[in-house]
Amino acid sequence: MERNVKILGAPTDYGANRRGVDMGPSAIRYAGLADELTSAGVSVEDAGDLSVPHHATHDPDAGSDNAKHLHEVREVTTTLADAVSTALADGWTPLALGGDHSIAIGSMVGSARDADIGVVWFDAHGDYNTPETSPSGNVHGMPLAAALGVGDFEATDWANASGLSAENVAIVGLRDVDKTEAAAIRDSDITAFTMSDIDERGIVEVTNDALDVATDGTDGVHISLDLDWLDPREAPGVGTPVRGGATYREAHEAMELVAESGAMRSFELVEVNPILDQHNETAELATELAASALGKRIL
Ligand code: B3U
Ligand code: MN
Ligand code: MN
Repeated sequence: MERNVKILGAPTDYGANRRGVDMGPSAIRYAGLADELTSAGVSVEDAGDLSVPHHATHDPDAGSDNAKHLHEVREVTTTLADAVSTALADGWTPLALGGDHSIAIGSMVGSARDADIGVVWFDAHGDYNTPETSPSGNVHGMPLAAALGVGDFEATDWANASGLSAENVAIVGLRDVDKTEAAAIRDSDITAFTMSDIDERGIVEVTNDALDVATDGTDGVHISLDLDWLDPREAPGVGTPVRGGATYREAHEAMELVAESGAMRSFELVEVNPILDQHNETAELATELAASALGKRIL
């Protein structure tokens, strides 16, 4: 399938507990994203970075302990949602570069504006906390709950991806989930695959099941790739590494299955933190995985 990809940088760390992830878009571009995608046969336009409120002009204690910097998260995600939906309307596949995973609220809201979407969420974490359940108050642990309008987010219209329902959401690679968050995922209609599912059934079956969930009755799928889905040996440059993640080969295979499905509507690469990285290798891996997800072929 012919793809035109619009790169949208979202250099923000307001949803995260560590500084540095706001430099993710620069690191991923420096690692050669545009060239990598071009050589994969994709036509690329880089729209540059969205404007993000500057830390120095904001009170670090603003927001609440339950959901830190929620005003700034709202500002960034609203801007991103508009950019994503405009790109889609103009025939592009939007590729958002985080930034922390709170940007996914904007990607999903924008992608769902004119369509019913499903979501496949590759992540070590559930990202299904709400301000009531979050142990950290970091919004990057909440975007799925936000987009689905769960708990405190029920009345939060800017975060609500109205064309998305939990039946069409699949999480792949879970291995670090908070207690109340785990109970909430179990009680929801989300389909969740842990690392142990991948160990037992293999990445091919699990990814195909996840894609089936996300494509069932929808117009397209948002693919959200948190680099901490991978094992920290492959992807050390992330804010919250968790041992026991996907291998290099599993990650590429999963992304190739995404490409084969032809179902991708929108895409994001999040949580790359160049300050914690070794020689930008996590950003480089992100560019490679993006190429696989967008149809790079060996032969
Ligand atoms: N579940 C924890 C940790 C976490 C979630 N997402 C990331 N970390 N990156 C929380 O803070 O909600
Ligand atoms: Mn995440
Ligand atoms: Mn994560």
